[in-house]
Amino acid sequence: MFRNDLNWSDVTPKAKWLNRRQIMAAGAATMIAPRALAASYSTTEKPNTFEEITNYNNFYEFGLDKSDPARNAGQLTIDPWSIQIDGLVERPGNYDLADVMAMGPIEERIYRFRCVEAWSMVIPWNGFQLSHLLDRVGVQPSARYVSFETLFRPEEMPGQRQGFLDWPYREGLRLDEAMHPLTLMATGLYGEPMPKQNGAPIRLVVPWKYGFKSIKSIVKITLTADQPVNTWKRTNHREYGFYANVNPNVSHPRWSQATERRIGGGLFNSREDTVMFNGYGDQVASLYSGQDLAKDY
Ligand SMILES: Nc1nc2c(c(=O)[nH]1)N[C@H]1C(S)=C(S)[C@@H](COP(=O)(O)O)O[C@H]1N2
Ligand SMILES: [Mo]
Repeated sequence: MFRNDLNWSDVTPKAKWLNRRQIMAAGAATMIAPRALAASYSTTEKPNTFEEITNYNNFYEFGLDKSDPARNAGQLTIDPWSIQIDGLVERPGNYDLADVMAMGPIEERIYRFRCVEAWSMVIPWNGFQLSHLLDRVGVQPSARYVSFETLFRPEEMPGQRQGFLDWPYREGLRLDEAMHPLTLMATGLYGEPMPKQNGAPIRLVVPWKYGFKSIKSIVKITLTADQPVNTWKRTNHREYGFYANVNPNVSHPRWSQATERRIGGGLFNSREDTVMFNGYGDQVASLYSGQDLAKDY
C-alpha cells in the first residue's frame, strides 16, 4: 500500500530525474503520487526552523559543543563522494553518490527527532528509503544486520584528531529495522542539499530511535550475519545499547528519559512527555514483540 510500483528511475532518464528531484526538494513538485505516499509517514507537528536544525548539532567529528559543527563543518569536502557497499550483498561495490541517490525516489519526510540527551526537534528531511538501496544491491539470505561507517578524514574533521571517540563513527541496525519504510537515507532538509553539520552529503535517519543511531556522512555500508558494534555502545555499553529505541520507561543511568525539551519550544523551555518509540509505535512496535526492551536497550 505504501509502495509505488514504478520507481522513477525506471521510467525517467536519469538526468531529467535528478532535475525533478531538485524540483521536488524545492517543494514545487507537481508529481502527486510520491508526496501523497510520503504524507502518511510525516508528522503534522510544526518543524523546527532551518536555523535551529543547523545550529544545534551533535557531530563529534567537528567538536563537542552544539555550536561546533556549524562552525567547523564548512571545511569538509563532499565532492567526490562514494559509498562502499559490501559484506553479504549480491552486488558489492564502490558506488558514486549520484548512483546511490538514484536507488530510490526522494521524498519529503517530516520526522520527530529525539536525542538521547533528552532534547528533541521536528525535521523536514529529504531522502529515500534505505530499503530501496538494499533491494538494489541485493541482500543475501544469511544477512541479518546492516552496519554503517562515517568518513574518517582527520585533516578535515578536527574531532578525529582527538581521541574522545573510537573513529570512525559506526552504527548498525537489524535487517528488519533497516528495511522498515520509516528508515531513511537522508540527502537534504528543507529542500536544500544536506547541510554539512547535519551529515552531508548523505546520512541515516531512524526516527523511533535515539539520535545517535542516525549516523552522518556515510562512506560504508556492510551487510553482516552478526550484530555490529556501534560507537556509543563500544564507548559505554552500560549507558548506550545497540537498539536505542526511544523509551520513556528506561532511564539512562545518569538521567531520566521520561521527558524531553523541544529545541526552540516555548519561552520557559517547558518539558514534554517522551512517547514510546518517539511516537512511531503503531508502525514499529511489532518489530520488537517478545523482546524485553529494558534488557535490549
Ligand atoms: N558521524 C556522526 N554521526 C552522528 C553523530 C556524530 O557525532 N558523528 N551524532 C549523533 C547524535 S548523538 C545525534 S543526536 C544526531 C544529531 O543530528 P543533527 O545534528 O542533524 O540533529 O546525529 C548523530 N549522528
Ligand atoms: Mo544524540
